[in-house]
Amino acid sequence: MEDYRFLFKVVLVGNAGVGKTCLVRRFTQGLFPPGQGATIGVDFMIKTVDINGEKVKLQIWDTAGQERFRSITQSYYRSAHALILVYDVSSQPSFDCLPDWLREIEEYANAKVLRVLVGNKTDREDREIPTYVGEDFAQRNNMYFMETSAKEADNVEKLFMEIAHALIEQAKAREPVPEYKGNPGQSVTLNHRTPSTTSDSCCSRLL
Ligand SMILES: Nc1nc2c(ncn2[C@@H]2O[C@H](COP(=O)(O)OP(=O)(O)OP(=O)(O)O)[C@@H](O)[C@H]2O)c(=O)[nH]1
Ligand SMILES: [Mg+2]
Repeated sequence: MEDYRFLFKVVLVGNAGVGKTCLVRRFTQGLFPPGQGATIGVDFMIKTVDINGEKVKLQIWDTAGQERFRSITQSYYRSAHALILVYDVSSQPSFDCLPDWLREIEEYANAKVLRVLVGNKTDREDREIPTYVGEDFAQRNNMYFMETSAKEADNVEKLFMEIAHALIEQAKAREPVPEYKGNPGQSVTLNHRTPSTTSDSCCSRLL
Protein backbone atom coordinates (compact mmCIF):
# COMPACT_ATOMS: atom_id res chain seq x y z
CA MET A 1 0.00 0.00 0.00
CA GLU A 2 1.29 3.44 -0.85
CA ASP A 3 2.23 5.61 2.05
CA TYR A 4 0.17 8.78 1.74
CA ARG A 5 -2.94 10.13 3.31
CA PHE A 6 -4.20 12.49 0.59
CA LEU A 7 -4.00 12.44 -3.18
CA PHE A 8 -4.66 15.69 -5.04
CA LYS A 9 -4.69 16.42 -8.74
CA VAL A 10 -3.28 19.79 -9.72
CA VAL A 11 -3.61 20.97 -13.33
CA LEU A 12 -1.63 23.84 -14.87
CA VAL A 13 -3.12 25.81 -17.75
CA GLY A 14 -2.29 29.06 -19.53
CA ASN A 15 -0.85 30.41 -22.77
CA ALA A 16 2.07 28.73 -24.50
CA GLY A 17 5.43 29.88 -23.20
CA VAL A 18 4.34 31.33 -19.85
CA GLY A 19 6.50 28.79 -18.00
CA LYS A 20 4.12 26.03 -16.84
CA THR A 21 6.59 23.22 -17.52
CA CYS A 22 9.44 25.14 -15.91
CA LEU A 23 7.35 25.69 -12.77
CA VAL A 24 6.54 21.97 -12.56
CA ARG A 25 10.12 20.91 -13.14
CA ARG A 26 11.43 23.43 -10.65
CA PHE A 27 9.06 22.04 -8.03
CA THR A 28 9.37 18.32 -8.79
CA GLN A 29 13.03 18.14 -9.85
CA GLY A 30 14.55 21.30 -8.40
CA LEU A 31 15.90 22.52 -11.72
CA PHE A 32 15.33 25.12 -14.42
CA PRO A 33 15.57 23.22 -17.69
CA PRO A 34 17.64 24.92 -20.38
CA GLY A 35 15.89 25.13 -23.76
CA GLN A 36 12.59 23.76 -22.50
CA GLY A 37 10.50 22.80 -25.55
CA ALA A 38 6.75 23.28 -25.93
CA THR A 39 4.63 20.64 -24.21
CA ILE A 40 2.84 18.25 -26.54
CA GLY A 41 -0.60 17.39 -25.19
CA VAL A 42 -0.20 16.81 -21.45
CA ASP A 43 2.70 15.78 -19.19
CA PHE A 44 2.37 14.25 -15.80
CA MET A 45 4.58 14.39 -12.70
CA ILE A 46 4.21 13.30 -9.11
CA LYS A 47 5.63 14.65 -5.90
CA THR A 48 4.82 13.57 -2.38
CA VAL A 49 5.13 16.32 0.21
CA ASP A 50 4.85 16.48 3.96
CA ILE A 51 2.38 18.97 5.36
CA ASN A 52 2.44 19.11 9.16
CA GLY A 53 3.33 15.43 9.37
CA GLU A 54 0.74 14.32 6.77
CA LYS A 55 1.93 12.75 3.52
CA VAL A 56 0.27 14.35 0.52
CA LYS A 57 0.71 13.01 -2.97
CA LEU A 58 0.41 15.67 -5.66
CA GLN A 59 -0.36 14.52 -9.18
CA ILE A 60 0.65 17.44 -11.35
CA TRP A 61 -0.74 17.66 -14.88
CA ASP A 62 1.17 20.08 -17.10
CA THR A 63 -0.94 20.94 -20.14
CA ALA A 64 0.12 22.37 -23.50
CA GLY A 65 -0.75 26.01 -24.02
CA GLN A 66 -0.86 25.76 -27.79
CA GLU A 67 -4.35 26.12 -29.23
CA ARG A 68 -4.13 22.89 -31.24
CA PHE A 69 -4.04 20.81 -28.04
CA ARG A 70 -7.00 22.51 -26.42
CA SER A 71 -9.45 19.63 -26.85
CA ILE A 72 -7.00 17.22 -25.19
CA THR A 73 -6.24 19.47 -22.26
CA GLN A 74 -9.91 20.25 -21.59
CA SER A 75 -10.48 16.62 -20.65
CA TYR A 76 -8.08 17.01 -17.70
CA TYR A 77 -10.00 19.84 -16.05
CA ARG A 78 -12.88 17.76 -14.71
CA SER A 79 -11.01 15.72 -12.13
CA ALA A 80 -8.72 18.52 -10.91
CA HIS A 81 -8.74 19.47 -7.24
CA ALA A 82 -6.75 22.62 -8.03
CA LEU A 83 -6.23 24.54 -11.26
CA ILE A 84 -3.23 26.82 -11.65
CA LEU A 85 -3.79 29.45 -14.34
CA VAL A 86 -0.41 30.88 -15.33
CA TYR A 87 0.46 34.10 -17.17
CA ASP A 88 3.82 35.71 -17.86
CA VAL A 89 4.31 39.05 -16.09
CA SER A 90 6.39 40.24 -19.06
CA SER A 91 3.69 39.36 -21.61
CA GLN A 92 0.56 41.48 -21.85
CA PRO A 93 -1.04 39.06 -24.36
CA SER A 94 -0.72 36.19 -21.87
CA PHE A 95 -2.57 38.33 -19.30
CA ASP A 96 -5.20 39.45 -21.82
CA CYS A 97 -6.09 35.81 -22.48
CA LEU A 98 -7.00 35.13 -18.84
CA PRO A 99 -10.75 35.72 -19.32
CA ASP A 100 -10.75 33.12 -22.12
CA TRP A 101 -9.04 30.63 -19.81
CA LEU A 102 -11.55 31.35 -17.08
CA ARG A 103 -14.39 30.63 -19.48
CA GLU A 104 -12.77 27.26 -20.25
CA ILE A 105 -12.38 26.53 -16.55
CA GLU A 106 -16.00 27.42 -15.89
CA GLU A 107 -17.12 25.18 -18.72
CA TYR A 108 -14.98 22.13 -18.04
CA ALA A 109 -13.82 22.13 -14.41
CA ASN A 110 -15.66 21.22 -11.24
CA ALA A 111 -17.41 24.35 -9.92
CA LYS A 112 -15.67 23.91 -6.56
CA VAL A 113 -12.13 23.51 -7.90
CA LEU A 114 -9.47 25.55 -6.10
CA ARG A 115 -8.42 28.21 -8.62
CA VAL A 116 -5.01 29.81 -8.41
CA LEU A 117 -3.67 32.65 -10.56
CA VAL A 118 0.09 32.73 -11.03
CA GLY A 119 2.15 35.52 -12.59
CA ASN A 120 5.43 33.85 -13.57
CA LYS A 121 8.84 35.22 -14.68
CA THR A 122 9.16 37.90 -11.97
CA ASP A 123 12.93 37.83 -12.55
CA ARG A 124 12.50 39.53 -15.91
CA GLU A 125 13.26 43.23 -16.09
CA ASP A 126 10.76 43.89 -18.89
CA ARG A 127 7.69 43.34 -16.70
CA GLU A 128 4.42 44.53 -18.27
CA ILE A 129 1.89 43.47 -15.65
CA PRO A 130 2.31 45.12 -12.22
CA THR A 131 1.62 42.94 -9.18
CA TYR A 132 -1.50 44.89 -8.17
CA VAL A 133 -3.09 44.26 -11.59
CA GLY A 134 -2.69 40.50 -11.18
CA GLU A 135 -3.87 40.68 -7.60
CA ASP A 136 -6.94 42.64 -8.60
CA PHE A 137 -7.83 40.18 -11.35
CA ALA A 138 -7.52 37.28 -8.91
CA GLN A 139 -9.64 38.98 -6.29
CA ARG A 140 -12.41 39.81 -8.74
CA ASN A 141 -12.47 36.19 -9.89
CA ASN A 142 -12.26 34.44 -6.51
CA MET A 143 -8.79 33.07 -7.07
CA TYR A 144 -5.71 32.68 -4.93
CA PHE A 145 -2.81 34.73 -6.27
CA MET A 146 0.94 34.37 -6.30
CA GLU A 147 3.84 35.66 -8.38
CA THR A 148 6.70 33.29 -9.11
CA SER A 149 9.98 32.86 -10.91
CA ALA A 150 10.68 29.31 -12.04
CA LYS A 151 14.12 30.53 -13.09
CA GLU A 152 15.08 31.92 -9.67
CA ALA A 153 13.05 29.35 -7.72
CA ASP A 154 11.11 32.21 -6.22
CA ASN A 155 7.78 31.23 -4.56
CA VAL A 156 7.56 27.96 -6.51
CA GLU A 157 7.82 25.61 -3.52
CA LYS A 158 5.54 27.92 -1.57
CA LEU A 159 2.94 27.87 -4.34
CA PHE A 160 2.54 24.10 -4.39
CA MET A 161 2.87 23.67 -0.62
CA GLU A 162 0.17 26.25 0.06
CA ILE A 163 -2.12 24.60 -2.45
CA ALA A 164 -1.55 21.24 -0.73
CA HIS A 165 -2.22 22.86 2.62
CA ALA A 166 -5.44 24.50 1.45
CA LEU A 167 -6.69 21.25 -0.12
CA ILE A 168 -5.99 19.32 3.09
CA GLU A 169 -7.95 21.82 5.12
CA GLN A 170 -10.89 21.51 2.78
CA ALA A 171 -10.72 17.73 2.69
CA LYS A 172 -10.63 17.56 6.47
CA ALA A 173 -13.58 19.91 6.76
CA ARG A 174 -15.54 17.40 4.71
CA GLU A 175 -14.50 14.30 6.62
CA PRO A 176 -17.18 12.98 8.95
CA VAL A 177 -16.23 13.21 12.60
CA PRO A 178 -15.73 9.55 13.61
CA GLU A 179 -18.02 8.08 16.17
CA TYR A 180 -16.01 7.14 19.24
CA LYS A 181 -16.47 3.47 20.10
CA GLY A 182 -13.15 2.59 21.71
CA ASN A 183 -12.09 2.04 25.26
CA PRO A 184 -11.18 5.02 27.40
CA GLY A 185 -7.65 6.06 26.59
CA GLN A 186 -7.75 4.55 23.08
CA SER A 187 -6.89 6.95 20.29
CA VAL A 188 -9.38 7.78 17.55
CA THR A 189 -8.29 7.87 13.92
CA LEU A 190 -10.09 9.89 11.28
CA ASN A 191 -11.29 8.00 8.19
CA HIS A 192 -8.71 7.81 5.44
CA ARG A 193 -10.12 8.83 2.11
CA THR A 194 -9.27 10.60 -1.08
CA PRO A 195 -11.57 13.56 -1.58
CA SER A 196 -13.37 13.58 -4.91
CA THR A 197 -14.23 17.25 -4.81
CA THR A 198 -12.64 20.35 -3.41
CA SER A 199 -13.35 23.56 -1.62
CA ASP A 200 -16.58 25.31 -0.86
CA SER A 201 -14.87 28.64 -1.15
CA CYS A 202 -11.56 29.91 -2.37
CA CYS A 203 -11.85 33.63 -1.95
CA SER A 204 -8.77 34.39 0.06
CA ARG A 205 -5.33 34.76 -1.39
CA LEU A 206 -2.22 32.76 -0.71
CA LEU A 207 -0.04 35.74 0.11
N1 LIG B 1 13.10 34.53 -17.30
C1 LIG B 1 12.33 33.47 -17.09
N2 LIG B 1 12.04 32.62 -18.10
C2 LIG B 1 11.24 31.57 -17.85
C3 LIG B 1 10.67 31.33 -16.57
N3 LIG B 1 9.90 30.22 -16.65
C4 LIG B 1 9.99 29.79 -17.92
N4 LIG B 1 10.79 30.59 -18.65
C5 LIG B 1 11.14 30.45 -20.07
O1 LIG B 1 9.95 30.56 -20.82
C6 LIG B 1 9.99 29.66 -21.94
C7 LIG B 1 8.75 28.77 -21.93
O2 LIG B 1 8.77 27.95 -20.76
P1 LIG B 1 7.87 26.63 -20.68
O3 LIG B 1 7.93 26.15 -19.29
O4 LIG B 1 8.21 25.68 -21.76
O5 LIG B 1 6.42 27.24 -20.99
P2 LIG B 1 5.03 26.46 -21.07
O6 LIG B 1 4.02 27.34 -20.42
O7 LIG B 1 5.18 25.10 -20.51
O8 LIG B 1 4.74 26.39 -22.63
P3 LIG B 1 3.82 25.30 -23.42
O9 LIG B 1 4.28 23.93 -23.02
O10 LIG B 1 4.05 25.57 -24.88
O11 LIG B 1 2.40 25.57 -23.04
C8 LIG B 1 11.29 28.88 -21.84
O12 LIG B 1 12.23 29.50 -22.70
C9 LIG B 1 11.72 29.08 -20.40
O13 LIG B 1 13.12 29.06 -20.25
C10 LIG B 1 11.01 32.23 -15.51
O14 LIG B 1 10.57 32.12 -14.35
N5 LIG B 1 11.82 33.29 -15.83
MG1 LIG C 1 5.00 23.23 -21.30
